[in-house]
Amino acid sequence: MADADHKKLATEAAGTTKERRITDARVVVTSPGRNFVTVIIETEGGVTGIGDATLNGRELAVASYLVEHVIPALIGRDAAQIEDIWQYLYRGAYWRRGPVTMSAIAAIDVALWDIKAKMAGMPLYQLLGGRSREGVLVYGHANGGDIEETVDAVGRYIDMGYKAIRAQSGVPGIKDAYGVGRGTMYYEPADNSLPSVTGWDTRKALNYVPRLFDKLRLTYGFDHHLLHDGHHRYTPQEAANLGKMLEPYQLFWLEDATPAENQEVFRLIRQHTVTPLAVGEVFNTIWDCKDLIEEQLIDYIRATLVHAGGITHLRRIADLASLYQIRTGCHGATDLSPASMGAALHFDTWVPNFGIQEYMRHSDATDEVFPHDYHFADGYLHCGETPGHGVTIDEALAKKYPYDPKQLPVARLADGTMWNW
Ligand code: EZ4
Ligand code: CO
Repeated sequence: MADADHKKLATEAAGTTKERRITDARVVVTSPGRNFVTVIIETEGGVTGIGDATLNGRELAVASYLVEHVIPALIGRDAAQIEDIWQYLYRGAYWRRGPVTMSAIAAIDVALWDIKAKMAGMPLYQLLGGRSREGVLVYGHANGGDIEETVDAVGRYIDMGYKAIRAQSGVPGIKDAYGVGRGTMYYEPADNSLPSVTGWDTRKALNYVPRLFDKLRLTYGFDHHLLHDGHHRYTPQEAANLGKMLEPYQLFWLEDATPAENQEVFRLIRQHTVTPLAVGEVFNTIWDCKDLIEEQLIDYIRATLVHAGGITHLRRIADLASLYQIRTGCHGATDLSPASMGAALHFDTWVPNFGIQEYMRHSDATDEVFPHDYHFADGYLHCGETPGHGVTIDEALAKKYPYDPKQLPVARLADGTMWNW
């Protein structure tokens, strides 16, 4: 067979190039309970894909980046050329990396993978390499105003079937400590059009957090995985101290124990504690994780599809991590839309070095705007078998929920000094 014939056959098998031409891409900003930015890409053949571009508290920056700088360059391209489009958007920007750019790239990337999987007639995990596990282990967020309330909240998660639970408690003397919700099931920190001011006091937290886990293990035993988020509040030395104090309680991980702009600081924590360490929800490229992974300073990498360049980039991070027995633990708070969660579950179903997936339930209004085929059962999330990533958007319904400016809080110490929220 002549080369030209081979080419023709290959093209027909994957849909003709004309059918794959990107004819339209648009951004939907909607607020069904909280704000989400969604990219919708359409092809000449009528196949549509969606991707999440939500960056909590900075939504319109990403929306504008997409509308002004990315979408005009997409129209007319071949939707099947995911890698080339990724490289075009990353290298082509000249100003590389950063959460705004990488969230915009991620949304395009996930929408294109959605399209490719739909065209192939396969659920996305099949394109990535197929199923590696039956379900995706998730952890839920239990929290309360004090130890007693948090212990009760963990009990409710156990009753719902969760095998892994993150526990955060209010701390006496700290104003609006991180992680404490207003209701029993939902926690949303972006609560005001200008950042709310919360407090922080490391001495008080170091005195309280180990007592929380002591009570949790006394009450429920050691069968469940327990997690805790330090949310960047501790210095490396304080984090090492906290890790040591938590050792008797056998945590699944201690997350974001200290800020990681300087990756080397994790060395000090690592030298002093065997409490497993997780970091990376604010990372946006493989360069943010490189030293942490290569020097085996962490156990779980929390980079997530939406903020770290989509499937094309996150699988590179996961592959690098796999060389060092570091596993994934993707961020999955409510500020990641169901489109992110759906795509993440396909990624998690495939990725060989999977660890755990964060899962905060969305409100009913959010679930209605983003119909999806994943479901929770017995502590695991399961992606569906619909071709693509299995999440769509009801654009008419989305219009009923206009953008609602909200930002994340800030944190200050007792004397007024700005701290890390
Ligand atoms: O504060 O996603 O582990 N989860 C977290 C989240 C983050 C929010 C910020 O938008 O730390 O709750
Ligand atoms: Co976190």
